[in-house]
Amino acid sequence: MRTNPLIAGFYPDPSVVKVGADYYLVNSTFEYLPGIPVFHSRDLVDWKQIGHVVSREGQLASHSVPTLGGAWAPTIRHRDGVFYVVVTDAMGRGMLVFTASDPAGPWSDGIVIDGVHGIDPDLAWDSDGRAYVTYSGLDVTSGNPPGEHAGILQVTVDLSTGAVLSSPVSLWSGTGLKFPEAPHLYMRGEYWYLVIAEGGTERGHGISVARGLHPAGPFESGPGNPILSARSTARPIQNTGHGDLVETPDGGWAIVMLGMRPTGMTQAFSAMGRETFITDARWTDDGWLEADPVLLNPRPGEFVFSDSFEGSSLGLEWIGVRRYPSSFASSSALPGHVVLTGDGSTLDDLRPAFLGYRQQHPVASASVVVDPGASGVGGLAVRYDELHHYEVEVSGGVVTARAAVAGIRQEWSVDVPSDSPVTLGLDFVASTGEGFLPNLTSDLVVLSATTTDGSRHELARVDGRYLSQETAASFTGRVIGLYATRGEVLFTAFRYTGREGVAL
Ligand code: 6LW
Repeated sequence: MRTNPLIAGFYPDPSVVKVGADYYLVNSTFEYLPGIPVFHSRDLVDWKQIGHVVSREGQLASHSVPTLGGAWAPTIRHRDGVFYVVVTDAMGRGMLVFTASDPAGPWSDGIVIDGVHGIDPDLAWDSDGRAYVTYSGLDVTSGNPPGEHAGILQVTVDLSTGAVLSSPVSLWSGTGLKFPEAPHLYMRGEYWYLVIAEGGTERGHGISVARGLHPAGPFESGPGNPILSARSTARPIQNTGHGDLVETPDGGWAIVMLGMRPTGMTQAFSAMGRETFITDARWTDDGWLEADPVLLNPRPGEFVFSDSFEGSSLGLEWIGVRRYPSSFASSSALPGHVVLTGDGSTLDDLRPAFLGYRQQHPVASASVVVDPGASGVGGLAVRYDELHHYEVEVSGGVVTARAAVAGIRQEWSVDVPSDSPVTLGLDFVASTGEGFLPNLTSDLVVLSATTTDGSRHELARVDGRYLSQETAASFTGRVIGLYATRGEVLFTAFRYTGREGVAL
């Protein structure tokens, strides 16, 4: 059975390419920077991040995009020694092509595909080397509110200039479910296969397939559509869709896709947002694609990520919100520490000084030690977006826990010695039902502070459902992080532990 989740946590809209014996996978990152992580694997099971497509100013307009905007749904492909990523910088630069000779980077500045308004671009070449960009006709250009979906469209493009060489043609747009999107084109035998998502990225999500003799169609709908969907089931992995097909190391086929793990009796709340999953696929005797249901099969045991900030630069795991971590965080200033410099922005703002690490497990803990050697204000937070965050913060001799949800906030405080380190903690635990409707939430978030004499102050237990995909309704997932609002804050010994499986 395949390991699922394949890549846990906020890693939506996966796209994968096989180059020889190597696999490369990319995801959406929206307003977070660096953007579009690139993962490598040789077995399609274990993945290691090797870089980011977006690693410097100017590649995306992410410093100014609204929440929901930024890097949407990249496709990664390879041809003649060049790696390509096509993506929409939603409400930013528009549809872009990035190239690199090494998928670890550096990637190019990105060329705009001129005048094409759409999301989820795919890239495929015919035998004459003509490049087809197939996309979903939803205009998310800066300043335009998204309008009606215009279905699956296609243009031919000069990839060296971004010039569009043909008018958009309408391809097959699914079986009639909402939001036909995430198209990918593949040639196999005499046919071109068009695999799309339909039903919307929520519980109705699914994958459908059509085929034709030419990359521009006409396409004939497959007999078993949707070939994959968890809609109207109680499977632990829901929202499955937005898939990319890939050949497995043993010559079989698999689809890598996004899905969610909603918890609770009613499967209502998904703390980690949209994650990456995989399932086996196969070709039938009459040349149609079939896929297995997506089953939960987590990696066993406890996962640990710890960072004692000994290196001169931060690891690839760390991300910022609309800013690069290097603009406010330094791990070289003081050995064994990361120093965050606040600029007056708080977690309510669009560009906080927040050094983020994705929550990847439904049962998880995060902690960090704040040294008393600097006088700034900051702490440990979990955020979904600027309207949904819980944090525990040190300011002099006072620790404050805060829950901010949609403009409503509550705070709890405790005094601690101001001249010794404080360990701040966030624990994501199963709800016991105590004080809450039993089993209806996602989890409880416990905010704590522990002083050097070992006294642990539990400041608050907050309902986790308000930091979930369904409540926050932004496209990301929970991100845990260190932050500073004012002055310098010295952090050491960040530790994240998690267990797969369901919280309730
Ligand atoms: C993605 C699209 C989608 O581009 O959400 O609803 C967008 N579906 O496929 C962002 O992930």
